Amino acid sequence: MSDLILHQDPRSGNCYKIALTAALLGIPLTIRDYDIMKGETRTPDFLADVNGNGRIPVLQIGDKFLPESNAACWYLAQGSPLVPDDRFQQADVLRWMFFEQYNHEPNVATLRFWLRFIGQDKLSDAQQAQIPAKRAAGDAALKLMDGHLARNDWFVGEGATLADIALFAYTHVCEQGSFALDDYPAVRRWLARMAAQPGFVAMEQ
Ligand SMILES: N[C@@H](CCC(=O)N[C@@H](CS)C(=O)NCC(=O)O)C(=O)O
Repeated sequence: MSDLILHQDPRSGNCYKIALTAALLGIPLTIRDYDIMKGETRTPDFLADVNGNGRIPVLQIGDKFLPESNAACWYLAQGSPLVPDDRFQQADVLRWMFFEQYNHEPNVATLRFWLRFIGQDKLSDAQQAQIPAKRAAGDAALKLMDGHLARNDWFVGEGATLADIALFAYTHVCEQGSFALDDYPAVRRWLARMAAQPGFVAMEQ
């Protein structure tokens, strides 16, 4: 692969998905750090040169820029065991990655960001009002995952895939967003299986 640069904030689970995918595959990345709390992804230069959407992660491949964590993971993992060859299983990996972006991340990751990084006392009234709904929706996503993992070791097939990486990123730190992992014993066991994968790297928190 040509030179790869990960534009990231190391506290972000979305960025960690890409770093973890690269680590599991032994792909070297150059890291460029930004502090999202200081608005460093909202500067005119970042918007013009890196991502007009004002967000990290962005995977830079030579002179091309690829935002969206799951798209970047897909770019790195095509042709590896993290993306199964089987046509149905490939679509099933995407199904869990879309689930992650629609049902899981907007609830589990957002509550972590609000409670751990902003702080409950600094949230706006509108954010405070959304906490119960986000907690209920996040718990619903974790419950669905727990049910699946009570019957299967992995989300798709017989080994770790991008579905597991996408869902691992914010699930393993969900307690920082006031979710209780003890409520989800099969998720807990799966987190341990993920952490035991050869090449696994921990997230900076
Ligand atoms: N769907 C995007 C979400 C990207 C995202 O929300 N990034 C956050 C950090 S995790 C960010 O850059 N926030 C800074 C901002 O919005 O100014 C992905 O999966 O990459």
